[in-house]
Amino acid sequence: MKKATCLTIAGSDSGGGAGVQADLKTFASLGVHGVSVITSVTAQNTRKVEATLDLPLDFIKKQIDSLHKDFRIGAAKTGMLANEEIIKLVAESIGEYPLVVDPVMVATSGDRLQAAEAVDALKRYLLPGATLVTPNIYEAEMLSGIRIRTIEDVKEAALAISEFTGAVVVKGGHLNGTDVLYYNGRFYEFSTEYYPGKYHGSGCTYSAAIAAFLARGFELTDAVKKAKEYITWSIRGAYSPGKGAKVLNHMFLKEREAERYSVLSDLEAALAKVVNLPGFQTLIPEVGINFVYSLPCPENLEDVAGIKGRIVNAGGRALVAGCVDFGASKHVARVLLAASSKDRNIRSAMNIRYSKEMLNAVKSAGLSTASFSRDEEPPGVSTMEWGTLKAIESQGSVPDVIYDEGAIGKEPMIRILGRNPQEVISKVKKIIKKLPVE
Ligand code: PXL
Repeated sequence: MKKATCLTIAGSDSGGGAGVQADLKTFASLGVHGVSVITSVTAQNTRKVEATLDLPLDFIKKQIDSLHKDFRIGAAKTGMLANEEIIKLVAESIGEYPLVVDPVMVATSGDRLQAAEAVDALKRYLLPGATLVTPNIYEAEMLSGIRIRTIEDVKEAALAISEFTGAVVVKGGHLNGTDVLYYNGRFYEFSTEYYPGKYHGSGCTYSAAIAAFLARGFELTDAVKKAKEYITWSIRGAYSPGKGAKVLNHMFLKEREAERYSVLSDLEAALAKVVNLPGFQTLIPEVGINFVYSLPCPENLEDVAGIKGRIVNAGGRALVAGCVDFGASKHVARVLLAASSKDRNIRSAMNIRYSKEMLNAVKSAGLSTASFSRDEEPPGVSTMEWGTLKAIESQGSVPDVIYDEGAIGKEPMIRILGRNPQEVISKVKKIIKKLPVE
């Protein structure tokens, strides 16, 4: 098996969210071999950088030289370079590979990671040889001397910075989420779903991802586009390991893919269990039941597993007619997708028969409910998506159950929502318990 090698020259974050630690996680999850040169060590956690120690220049050089003796480096990135001497040394010691410079100046916590005077050294020594520099708004202001308030200012700053380096991507995370790349005489804009707020290590991760894609042979604009997608997924999976800033989940896309098998098998196991619950057949509507379970953060119907076919009532017995697969459900999957967009913990749903007695059973089981009326549906929308969002809006949060009373030719329906199939089943059990015995 072959892997490209990617180099990071950066500081260590003892809290594991940024710096070399973030870079190496990014490299690993993007399929390149990561090597690292540590420039400074920080004592920090998710709240604060408490101290920094710059490594002796000759030892930074030893690390770079040692790597050059052995590896063929496909691309490199720089992160924290604390002062002019380190910047100069790095500029003089690196080799002939694509170089992404993340001009780290201040940490997410607001603590300085680079001497203020070092901006000139960056411009003079390091940027002329760089393939790409990746400033955030503040760093772009420092490098260009232009105050940035609008996207037009961003472009002006990118153009000014491009005078002394290969290409520039100004990260819009602190403006509107759109990143502006200036490369080869052209502007490119990259936008994904925008997550305002602070995510520790996002700058490090972005530049590391661009370097990883360059090492794998992607062209610059594609590398930036793919890095933007990667960082967006890592932000979706962000978590709080400490008491301060959130950190990215560098493995999120991989973890999500790895769940494909367990989602199917958990759903299959849940189906086998639910059809054998005494009384379950009384919950089956005319159109049958679908039972769905999604990957974390589902984006479309293909990310939702359901029954190809339905659970049907076969002579008084509940029968699963069909196997489970991704993309197999439309209606219930759309309900789930809409609910998941409001609460990422909700990943499973099931539709059951509506009747006044059923609704009473739901309510007396202590489950929260919200409803929508098909009469109010505007033209041209997906009923399931619109209705689900409408019901959630009326309630202020995702309830246990969303129902509608139907319309001419449309069977009324109750949908049970939960974090996983087991939770949906436990709600089903509560409902069955409250149904009048026939
Ligand atoms: O996010 C910039 C950054 C880079 N390098 C190190 C850091 C930080 C932010 O805290 O600690 C070592």
